[in-house]
Amino acid sequence: MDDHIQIIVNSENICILTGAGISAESGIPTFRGAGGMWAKYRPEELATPEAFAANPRLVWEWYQARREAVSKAAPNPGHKALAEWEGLARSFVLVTQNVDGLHRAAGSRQVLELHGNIRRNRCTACGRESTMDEITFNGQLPLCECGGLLRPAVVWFGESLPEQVLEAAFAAVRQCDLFLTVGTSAVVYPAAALPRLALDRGVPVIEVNTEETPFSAGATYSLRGPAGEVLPPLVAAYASAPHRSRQIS
Ligand code: BV8
Ligand code: ZN
Repeated sequence: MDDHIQIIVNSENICILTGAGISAESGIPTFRGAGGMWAKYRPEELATPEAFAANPRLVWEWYQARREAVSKAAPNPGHKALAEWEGLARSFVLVTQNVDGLHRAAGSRQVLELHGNIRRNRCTACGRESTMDEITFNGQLPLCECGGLLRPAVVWFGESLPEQVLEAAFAAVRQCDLFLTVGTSAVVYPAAALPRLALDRGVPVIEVNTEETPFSAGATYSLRGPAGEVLPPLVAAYASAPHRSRQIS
């Protein structure tokens, strides 16, 4: 049995960080890859409070276009493998940078959305949250009942991540005995600190990515390939390990 499979099979407390790459096979463009959505724009132009203050319509048009893509997207075998794995391990915490909601759609329950969720809006005046289905964006800026301007309920660059969610993510890294980083270029902080903290703790870190990343050289193992193909066999090996019975969670 390959070394990395042996390590995976013997793990009990698993923490996973996912990024845009795990949703690529669901048809959602990544940020930085070839053809990624940043190719046309730069993060600073759109995913920042300054960009929204300067040109809310442009930012809303970009998010509406992304919401279209997200609404048409379905979870792929990579999302489904992680949802299955959750029920097999003693503890399994899925931390995602993605805002597309596909992990929950695939059946994952313990999901920490570090950067929020594109399917939700938040009022810039009263803070009330609503879903994207509650508004129709016909070019008019969407307003809350209180009259305040709505924004997508995501974390922009320069904005702090939700405190409790980030705390829970760091707590999960501190108690895991295996960490996987899947489909992320590992350049956006503080999310990118999570796999590095796992390594500092001496926990094996396995990267799953179609390309080399700035993190690859430091990973315990870097598995090259699409998440939808690499993850299912890893979960199958985990499920079939003799000492593994389905965890009653
Ligand atoms: C903050 C939501 C505190 C919006 C996003 C150090 C400490 C703290 C902050 C910083 C720091 N250094 C710099 C900063 C600032 C900044 C930052 O990290 N900048 C980077 C660019 C250098 N961080 C912040 O601003 C964060 N805030 O720290 O608050 C604070 C407060 C005030 C003042 C100062 C600090 C907020 C960051 C959150 C930004 N919001 N998204 C939206 O989505 O619209 S980030 C955005 O990038 C997405 O969430 C995305 O998930 C994330 C990371 O990108 P990836 O997911 O990795 O996607 P990418 O395209 O890059 O890579 C995809 C990978 O998949 C590739 O490697 C590709 O090879 C691979 N792949 C492709 N196909 C597949 C695949 N892999 C497997 N299978 C496939 N099929
Ligand atoms: Zn309001």
